[in-house]
Amino acid sequence: MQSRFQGIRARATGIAAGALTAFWGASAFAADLIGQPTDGAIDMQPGVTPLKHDAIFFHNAILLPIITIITLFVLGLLLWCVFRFNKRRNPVPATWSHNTPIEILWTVVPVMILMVIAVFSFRLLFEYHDMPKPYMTVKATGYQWYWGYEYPDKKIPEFISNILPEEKAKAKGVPYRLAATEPLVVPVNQVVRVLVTGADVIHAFAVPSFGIITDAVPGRVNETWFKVEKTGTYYGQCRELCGVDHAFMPIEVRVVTQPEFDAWVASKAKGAPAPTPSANAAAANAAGASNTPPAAAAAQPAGAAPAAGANPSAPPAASATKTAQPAPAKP
Ligand SMILES: [Cu+2]
Repeated sequence: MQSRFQGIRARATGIAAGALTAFWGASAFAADLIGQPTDGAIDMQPGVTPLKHDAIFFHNAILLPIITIITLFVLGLLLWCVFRFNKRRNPVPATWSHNTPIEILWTVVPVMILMVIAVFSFRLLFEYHDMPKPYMTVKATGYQWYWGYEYPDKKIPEFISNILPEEKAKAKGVPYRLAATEPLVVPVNQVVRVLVTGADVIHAFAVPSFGIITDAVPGRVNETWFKVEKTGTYYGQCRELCGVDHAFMPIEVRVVTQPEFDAWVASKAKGAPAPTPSANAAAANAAGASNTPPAAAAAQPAGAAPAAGANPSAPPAASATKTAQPAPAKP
């Protein structure tokens, strides 16, 4: 009986070890795309900010081992009870109840596990909260269903960032539903403070590779920050169900070198069309979208969708809903 149980235990351990190896192998060796999801991949997107690195550490080095150990331990206990104390092997059950040492143990040990998690969890929370001195502030406003970006420090009024239509995204070789007509452009290795708010309903500003997600609530300004370590294009999406086109208001962040950023700011301030700030950033002007002049942006009623034609690839139901709404002038 004892040897049989050990055989089962050995097999269970083997299966668990195999599954874990497959899990880690797949995530370690798959060529993960940077700044966007990878088809067939598991685990989180690779991080490009200190916050995301620490969030990944918290998940992989603290939470995952604890969860794995607890799960295997409970599974072992269950199997032990099933095989050792079933009716056939244990026809006369014991009649005692209560075991004070064990009851103390199964109260104290979980408390200690939670305290270990809390130490690392609070450290991470404080890190999110303790923003270093920011280089600049960007205001991101969620609308139904697009984003508006404003750079108050740089005197750049709000411009509108719509989803890049499917055929244009395909033509440019950029991911549809992630690419935008106008990216949020920021300099590399600088602390960027993001003020997040909503104009109509609650949205959420989320960029997975930065490790940030912040609710965009009407009448309220939330704050988050990031400091990106390398140039490139990073994608995010609205992360709060905000209506029929929730899936069609992507966030595209273009991280460029400081000279490229300065040139972009200069061009924006003059009201000229945005130049492509970086060589790998072909999508910037792809949509042929021009900047929304401040007046037009201001005139656009909050809560109204952009012109119905702005989202030709939206599902028919979405288009039908849109046509029923007032279509403000599209710049
Ligand atoms: Cu949304």
